[in-house]
Amino acid sequence: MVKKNQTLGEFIIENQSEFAYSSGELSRLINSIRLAAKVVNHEVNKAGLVDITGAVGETNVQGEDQQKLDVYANEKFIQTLTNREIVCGIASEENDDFITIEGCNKDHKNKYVVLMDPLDGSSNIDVNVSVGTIFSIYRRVTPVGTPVQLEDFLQPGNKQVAAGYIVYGTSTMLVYTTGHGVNGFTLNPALGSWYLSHPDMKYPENGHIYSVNEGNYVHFPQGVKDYIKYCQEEKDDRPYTSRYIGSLVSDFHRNMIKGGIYFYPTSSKAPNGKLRLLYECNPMAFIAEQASGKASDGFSRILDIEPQELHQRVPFFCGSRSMVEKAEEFMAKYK
Ligand code: AHM
Ligand code: MG
Repeated sequence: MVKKNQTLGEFIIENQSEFAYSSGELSRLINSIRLAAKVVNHEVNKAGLVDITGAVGETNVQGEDQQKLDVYANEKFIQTLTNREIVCGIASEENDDFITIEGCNKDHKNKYVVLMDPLDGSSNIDVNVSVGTIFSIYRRVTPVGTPVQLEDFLQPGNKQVAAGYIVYGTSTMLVYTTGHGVNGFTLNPALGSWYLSHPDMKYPENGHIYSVNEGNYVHFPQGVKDYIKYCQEEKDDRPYTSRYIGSLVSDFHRNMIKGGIYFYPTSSKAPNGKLRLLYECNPMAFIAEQASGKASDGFSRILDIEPQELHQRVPFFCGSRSMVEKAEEFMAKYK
């Protein structure tokens, strides 16, 4: 039962029973994410004030080392997740290899791995445009009490137990799913509490927005070019509106609320696309499907891809079901 104006804390407790595994552990994990999100949000909000956007290695006026905001966000999420005795390993866009949580030995029962993009769209920070955090949670597949292994991270998206994102926008929102629909919570910065503002989020049946970096048009495969022309054609309810922030979380969030498609296809310059399967596409695909949308690599379901490497890239088409299916129709002509 979804009640408006619930806090995230209340919501987690009321919905614990829906979680297939130990509900208390997942609740604590989500709790640590909401805490880290508040810390990062605080820093993101004052980015222009304290010049934290400077490069790593620079020193600020107080003589303190400056950190780039994405490095800061990475550290905060890792610190917060590490201290809860639930997570045994973390993989992040910011780290080449996965992190084994120290103390995850025979005395510890930590069962979960978290994969994340701590600050997605970070090229937007300097210009005061929305950025986000993306996270994906799995149960480990290797025995509890042993150090985490690569195979714990290389699980297909359909094995995710939870996924979500935080969008640091005009307001800050945390949106997540545990496989029972998608719920969005807005941060009240005065109180530091997250309120259920967007219960049971669903894509509208028909979308009219397409989001793609059209500057890459000449490098796109023919199927993508044809689909873009279809979006621009004056027919039926088209042309669609073009909206591209260049921040996956923000583009995704808008399209889920208003109806639309986001795509980052392959191109002659990026033969596998740009977005990372494990901590960008899989979590967004899980949320999209839970919101009655669809996520595809242009031909097949994102969540069924068997990952080969931690930082693997895949082409990504995600949004309103009918729009993704139409894009797939165009792609199939040139398969
Ligand atoms: P990042 O993780 O380095 O920020 O890259 C991912 C971002 C997405 O948020 C966004 O949709 C895309 O890259 C934008 O890329 P481009 O500038 O090539 O359009
Ligand atoms: Mg990213």
